[in-house]
Amino acid sequence: MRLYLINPSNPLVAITNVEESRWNRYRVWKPLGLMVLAGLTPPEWDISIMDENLGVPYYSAMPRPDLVGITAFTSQANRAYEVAAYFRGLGAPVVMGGIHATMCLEEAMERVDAVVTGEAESVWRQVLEDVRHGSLKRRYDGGLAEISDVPSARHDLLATGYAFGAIQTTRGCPLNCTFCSVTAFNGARYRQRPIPDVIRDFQLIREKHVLVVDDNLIGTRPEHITRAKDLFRAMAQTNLRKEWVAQATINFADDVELLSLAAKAGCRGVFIGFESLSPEGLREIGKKFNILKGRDFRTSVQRIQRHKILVVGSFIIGLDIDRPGIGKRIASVACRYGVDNLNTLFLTPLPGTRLWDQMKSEGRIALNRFPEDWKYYTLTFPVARYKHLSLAGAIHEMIACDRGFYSTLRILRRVFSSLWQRRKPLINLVGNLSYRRNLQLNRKSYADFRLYSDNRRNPAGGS
Ligand code: B12
Ligand code: SF4
Repeated sequence: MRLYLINPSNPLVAITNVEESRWNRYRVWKPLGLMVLAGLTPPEWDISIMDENLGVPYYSAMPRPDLVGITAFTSQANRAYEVAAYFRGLGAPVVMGGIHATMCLEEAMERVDAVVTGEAESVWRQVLEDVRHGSLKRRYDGGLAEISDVPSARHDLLATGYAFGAIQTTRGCPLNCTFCSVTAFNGARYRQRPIPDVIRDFQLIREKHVLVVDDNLIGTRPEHITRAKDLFRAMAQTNLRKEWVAQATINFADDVELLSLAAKAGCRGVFIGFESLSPEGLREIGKKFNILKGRDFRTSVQRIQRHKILVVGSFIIGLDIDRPGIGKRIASVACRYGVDNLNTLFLTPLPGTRLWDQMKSEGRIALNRFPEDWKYYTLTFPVARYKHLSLAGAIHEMIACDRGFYSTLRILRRVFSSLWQRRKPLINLVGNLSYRRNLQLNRKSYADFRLYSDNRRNPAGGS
């Protein structure tokens, strides 16, 4: 039995445009969900994982599969449906799963043969059995998996073409920020994989560099932190020889022992969501957690960097409290915090989130012809109506933010400061240049987006 597992491309996401900037090679990440699905698949299935972000395969030259499984983030949905239509045209059944199909179940069901909602561990074998017996159902609901049932991913099936391997050590997030899909999809109960499972998975990864995909690597409660420390100790003891990057909340900086263990275990970079400059903004998006304990973010960032861990700070533009000038302010505050890279995104109502419900009820979802418009739900385009920023204003703020943070002078300052602190200045320089190069690519995308958006808002083409 032949199984194709496909990660659809998203041509609008700059990170996939490797030809346009070769640094982007370091930003094409493995579709771990498909590798986990392969790990759940019995040996009688011959599995090929195809990641269109590495180049679209010549499907017509390939043998007809017995089953096609497609994953998709929201921004990939359109391409997912195109791929589904092609294989259904050949008579091969198509199953779709992952975050978008779960959040937009009806839309997906109209375009594929079956949809798996939620995490797939408890239902995937049943799907395969049903395909074998020609009795595929329209819907399977996996809900939340038992964390010890998560198998090792099939790292052998996607062994080349990427700079980083991928692994997951926890699922879920206790915080439930209004704009984030994670709690809606993976639940608020923070589930940590058994440490031996994580170590075994790490040992199967061939790449030296690894992305730990957890949304919140360390968690928030004392028992989460204790388990994180145990994991880092076990990783250091096993001498994995891996260098990894991860996402964490700012409390990562609160515990020096945790930082030291993470560094010993191979942590080299951390992505932290600061989101807003003000307590009102954080309250608005449900991330009060950041302001608890009255942390000084500059001190927090420095404490992390002292362990030779790079910090990428993330902020959002488009909150109700954001007014003209927000872009420049974010750039200078991020410089003051001392983050190594800045990643600023537009507030985006993703389906299934609390923000989606709120903006929909207020009629503020500007790009709302679906599925076509999903391609702009990359968080890099202003798809909603913001309280104090027009469409052009929001784009202007984003450009001002990026220009401010990635000015030549500020890049040089950051590189010299990392040289001074003996914190890998070359990586710092490469990271900064890679972001800066993408800003140039983004300008062109913004122009295309404005045209598209104007036509949408004003379909007759009149004034
Ligand atoms: C790693 C990651 C990335 C990587 C991508 C790696 C990749 N190629 O998959 C990078 C950094 C590139 C990235 C980029 C983006 N990401 Co991202 N990302 C994640 C993250 C943190 C982990 C994904 C992961 O590997 N999970 C682990 C695997 C095991 O879980 P899984 O994929 O969900 O798979 C399970 C089930 O869903 C199911 N399943 C999945 N696919 C299928 C298919 C079939 C057939 C079946 C049966 C089952 C099934 O089975 C699996 C096992 O249970 C998630 C958060 C999350 N918790 O998922 C956000 C997340 C998916 N990303 C998100 C977003 C918004 C983006 C961006 C748009 C934002 C941006 N500008 O950076 C871009 C868009 C990229 C694109 N191509 O369009 C949102 C998506 C929301 C949505 N509705 O689409 C998430 C949920 C985060 C959030 N805060 O809301 N991301
Ligand atoms: S802390 Fe991060 S992962 Fe958790 S709900 Fe907020 S944005 Fe999502």
